[in-house]
Amino acid sequence: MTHVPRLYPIVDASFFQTTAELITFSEELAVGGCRLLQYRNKSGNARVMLEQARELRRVCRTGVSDPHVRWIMNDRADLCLAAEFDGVHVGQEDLSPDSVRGIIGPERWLGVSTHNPEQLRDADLTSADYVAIGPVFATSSKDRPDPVVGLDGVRRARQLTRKPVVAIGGITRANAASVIEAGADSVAVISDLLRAPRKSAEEFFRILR
Ligand code: TZP
Ligand code: MG
Repeated sequence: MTHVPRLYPIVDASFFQTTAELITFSEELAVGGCRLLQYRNKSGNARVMLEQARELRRVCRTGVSDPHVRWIMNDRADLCLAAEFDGVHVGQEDLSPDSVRGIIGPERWLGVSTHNPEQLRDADLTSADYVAIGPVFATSSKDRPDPVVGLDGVRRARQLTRKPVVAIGGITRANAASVIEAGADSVAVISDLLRAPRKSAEEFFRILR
């Protein structure tokens, strides 16, 4: 069974001015102990995405104490393969989970975003390695977010699947423990890592031990 680390940072390209900044940020997360990272770029520029992803793959191939950082590509199975990433994360409007599985093969990880119990039940029946539920809390990192599901949404998700549950949306060091207590295996985070990635990641791991 897939072991998803407690903290799952999402490196969202829209928060960085340059590729160099995006790379430094990701390296800091790896130094802070992160072993599962997602690259998210909603710009629609596939050429830039592939360049950035290849660079991320190259610099964060080996961690300090752990030989491997697992990189997940948001939305795009083709770019996952092209950048030699370790998995794909899809939402409700991307290729279906089982179509992506057919592209990436049995070994790479596949994650699916869900926003309500019906979507979660559907995702549970797919070959996804983990399911995400959210937004748990209000978020400003996503355009047109679905309605907030709250900690009750996390509890419900926990009851509906035996796959690892990743909670996402508005999760910070201040509320992450409550999300894990509600039954999530992992928290996916964008904004609460931006200011001081290494220190924040270390604090998340301390809080969620
Ligand atoms: N999907 C649901 S909420 C969200 C995504 C990509 C954004 C999470 O970002 P933050 O800053 O941790 O709320
Ligand atoms: Mg998507």
